[in-house]
Parts: sequence; C-alpha cells; structure tokens
Amino acid sequence: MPTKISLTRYLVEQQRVDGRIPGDLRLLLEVVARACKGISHAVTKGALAGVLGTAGSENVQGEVQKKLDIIANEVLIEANEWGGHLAAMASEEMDSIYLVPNRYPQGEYLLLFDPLDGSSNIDVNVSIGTIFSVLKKPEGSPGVSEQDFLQAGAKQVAAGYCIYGPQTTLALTVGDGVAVFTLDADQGSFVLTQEQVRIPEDTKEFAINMSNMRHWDAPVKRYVDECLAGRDGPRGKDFNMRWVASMVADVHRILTRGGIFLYPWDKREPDKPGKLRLMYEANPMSWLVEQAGGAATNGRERILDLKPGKLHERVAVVLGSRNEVERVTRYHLEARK
Ligand code: P6P
Repeated sequence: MPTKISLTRYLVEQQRVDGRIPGDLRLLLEVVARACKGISHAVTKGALAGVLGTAGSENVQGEVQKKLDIIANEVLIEANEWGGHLAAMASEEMDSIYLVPNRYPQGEYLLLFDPLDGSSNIDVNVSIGTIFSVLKKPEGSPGVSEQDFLQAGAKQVAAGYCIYGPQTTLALTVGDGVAVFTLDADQGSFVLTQEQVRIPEDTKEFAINMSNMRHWDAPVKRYVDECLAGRDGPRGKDFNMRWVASMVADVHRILTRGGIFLYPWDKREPDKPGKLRLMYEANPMSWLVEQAGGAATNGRERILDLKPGKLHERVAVVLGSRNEVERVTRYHLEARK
C-alpha cells in the first residue's frame, strides 16, 4: 500500500526542497485548504442545512447572491484573517478589498478568491468550486490598497481551486507543476492523488456556451464551425462538446484529459472584454493550465501578461490544449489582416 502523501507533507517537502514555499505561504495554503473543507461540508449538506437558494442580495457584479456564495466567502475570510500571513483579501463577493483587522498581525501575502464559482449550479447539484490566487504585497508599500492587488497574473506565487463534485479535489501550483489532492473524508485530510499534471497538446473536445453563437466574433465562430464540421471539414476529425457552466469543472476536465475552454468576447456587452474575471478566475486558472503544459489567452494575448486596471475587471478566456489555443490566436491574427 503506497504511503499517503498529505497536503501538509507535500507543502513541507516543497518548502524543504527549494524554499519555493516560505513558511507563511505554506500556512496560507493549509488555511485555504482547511476553509475549502468547511465549504465542501456546507455544500454537501445542501438542502439539509437550509443553505440552498438565494440570499436576497446582489454582489458587486450585479449577480443575485446565493446563500452558499455568502457562506463560502465568510468561511474564507474568517479562516484567513487571524493567521498573520495575509495583508488583505479580495473576493468576487465583496466590492472592495478586505484589510486584515488591526487586532491581528499583518503578513506579506494578498489572497484573492471566487469563493463559490458556478453558483447557478448550486441548487441543481452540479459541481461548483472555490478558485484562489496568491500575490505578494509590493515591497515598501505603506499599508495596503487596491492598487497593490493590480499585478499581472505572472506575479502569482500560488494558485488553485477546490472542486466540490463527486470528490472534493484541490488542484494547486506554486510554480513547480500542478499537484492534485483528493479529500479523504475518513481522515479529513487532502491526499496527493496526482503530480506533474500534463494537458495533451491536442484534443477533440471543446467547451463553450453554444447559445451565444450569434454574438461571437468571426475568429471564434470560424474555430467552432470547423470543430462542428468534424472529419468532413478542414480539421479532418470529429469533436465532442462539453459545457458545465462551472469554470472549475470545465478546467478540471481539461487538466485531467485535455480540451479547450472558451468564454470569448461577444456583442451582448460590447464594452466588456468578456464575462469572466481576470484577477480571481482567469489568472489562477491560466497559471494552472500553463504549469500543466497548456496555454491561456484572451484570444490574442497571454492572460498572465495582462496588466489589470481594476480589481473586478473582466477578460475573454481561451485556455487548454496548447495547439488548439494557438489555432484560435492564429484565427484572430488572420482576421486582423
Ligand atoms: P454562462 C459561472 O457563473 C461562471 O462565472 C463560470 O464558472 C462559467 O464558466 C461561466 O460563468 C458560465 O457562464 O454564461 O454559460 O452561464
């Protein structure tokens, strides 16, 4: 029976091996994982705990908040605010940043999260998840402001998600590939179940919300039309389609067996670059995908190179199997000629 490697042991070994995980970052990641266990417990109880349905409020995105959105947000705030490893937090569910209260020691890290991604799936028992991203507070900046969070995704020091599905699974990168941990309910701990995840460079599976087809830009329409044309079309092979409408579920599938995920700009809201949020959805997912050998762009540019202007800004996302993402980029460049 192989030795079970817990998340704690993995992080300690990562810390010991090359100092990639300083003590405070290791503590941060263990606290986030513990918070995800608490969220998983609330999600799993569902109707039995009266946590389904809407909370009767809206978030900064103007979206109706589900009770579990608020619960997940509170669990993450309460778990992380006292440890001394954080300077501040930012959440999809909060208009402005959350400063660690003065009664607690301040740390050097900034934690950003979408506490419960895929909320439209909560009440219908489809996988949802928590997405998180960790940045370092800029050196020498007195106090903490929203400006300190506005760093390109390439500056992340850790990123991951926890998917609440048939298993509760945590995917994590600190820059040394992607490791996946599965929650062992008997032990109550995350156990390493996959290391050095690799996304196949090619795929036959695409993920996009097809109901928006009439709103897409020409390059995206061209790419999807070619997938739909199958073996009789220019691609010479048949494709399959998946759309869970939980980014964590679609990305987890891509990390597990390859694929391409697209949430492109569309003309429903032409002044917005896309639906998904750059800082706490696209950036962490893009780093995970790149660390697993995939690619992530906004259709034209590498997402991790984008300099954010606002905390809750949105971005178009094309990520997954490298050769497919590069094809979409090529189609955008050709369309400009
Ligand atoms: P649509 C969930 O609300 C989310 O932010 C992502 O998790 C998901 O990929 C996308 O939006 C789904 O959007 O327009 O298909 O409901």
